[in-house]
Amino acid sequence: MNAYVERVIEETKKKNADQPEFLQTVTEVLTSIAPVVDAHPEYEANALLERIVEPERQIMFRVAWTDDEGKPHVNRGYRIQFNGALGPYKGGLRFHPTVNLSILKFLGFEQIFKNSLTTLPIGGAKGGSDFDPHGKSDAEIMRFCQAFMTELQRHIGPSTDVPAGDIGVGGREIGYLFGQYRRIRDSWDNGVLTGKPLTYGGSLIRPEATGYGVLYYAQQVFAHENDDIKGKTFALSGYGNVAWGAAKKIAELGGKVVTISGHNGYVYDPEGIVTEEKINYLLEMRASKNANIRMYAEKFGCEFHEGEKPWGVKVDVAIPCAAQNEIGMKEAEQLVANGTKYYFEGANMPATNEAIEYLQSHGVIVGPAKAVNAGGVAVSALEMSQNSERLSWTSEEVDAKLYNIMKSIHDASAASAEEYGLGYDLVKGANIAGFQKVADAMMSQGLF
Ligand code: 2IT
Repeated sequence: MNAYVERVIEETKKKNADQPEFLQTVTEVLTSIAPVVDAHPEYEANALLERIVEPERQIMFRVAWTDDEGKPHVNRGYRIQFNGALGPYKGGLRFHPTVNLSILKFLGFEQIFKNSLTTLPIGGAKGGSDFDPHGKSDAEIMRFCQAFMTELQRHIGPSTDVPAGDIGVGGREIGYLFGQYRRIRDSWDNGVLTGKPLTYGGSLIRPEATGYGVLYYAQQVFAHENDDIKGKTFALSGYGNVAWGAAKKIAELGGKVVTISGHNGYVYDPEGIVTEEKINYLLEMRASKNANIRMYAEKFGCEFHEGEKPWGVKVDVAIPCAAQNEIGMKEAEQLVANGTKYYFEGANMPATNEAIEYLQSHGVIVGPAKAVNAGGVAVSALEMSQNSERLSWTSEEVDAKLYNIMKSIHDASAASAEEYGLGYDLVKGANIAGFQKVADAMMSQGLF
């Protein structure tokens, strides 16, 4: 491998020894762009890789709030402004007890290249808190969001940094966050957050965008393979925003989702999550205070597999839509043994690097997260455009743009892989295409 790439990976490991998830993505991305670095000796001369693995700015802050009994709690808040070469920092906020610096740096690093792939002018960022929304009342969520924004507001703005949702942050939380931002800043800057409700500048199709985008990307892969989504079976994990949007589009395209999952197990529904009632129930579960995937199995009378993941179920297509690293070697081996031919990442970094290599070397077509799930942030950027011009577009208009963006992400990834003699490797292709644009922008903006 390229000696410069190897050196920067080693240095990054030394500097961030306590950040395994961040090191996982840095290793994966830098390894796959080695051929580009080979072709551009000026990158090393300008310390480009050393700069790209170091966030431009990382903010950590105290969030103090009171629960319904008046008891105070303290959480840690974060915003990682990773790379602003292509546009204002852009990326979601995650509220989940597992949030720490390593998780947010991995998400922020991935976001740089994902956002680059969308073709839209957005830099890479991520933020959030180790706050656990599970079991909290609506009033507690509101007070937490207000406390979080009281500090965050000084670091963001429509042309500076534009947060959105991620795990644990949906339309309700964005509303409370925006309310506090507006109260403090006293100006109508609704482009400061995306994923807003429709009444004050949210975009049609933004809730569906990540899941729809997964399928628009998958359609390009199926076309490449002279195959069709119609009649295929799908295993999904998760039951949140991404799984919901994907299930909706899969049903529309004539496929059948047979699994969804939560932290405590998975549901197997051989009839398929194909009716409106079932798909809407995912939204209902998510909105309930003590959401639990078992509710689905009880309501629709199907199997609940406690403590298990869905990857042992025989399907044509696997789409993880939950959190990071749920697929290791064991799960990759199960997918291959079951003859699963397609694997698309709805979640961010749902598999280990070894699992991805295993899937690819056993003939599974892998669509990587930063390409496959880019539809969410892409429509966020379209929401920013609408907010800037103070207009809103029809759902047909947004949906058509989303489709074209997903097609261009697939095509650019395939073209980059082809250019470097890598065949139809959509993983390396996405890394190369995403990286190349950021690298060009950073080189032309001088050393900083
Ligand atoms: O992982 C992601 O791309 C997101 N959570 C969406 C970010 C955004 O700014 O819409």
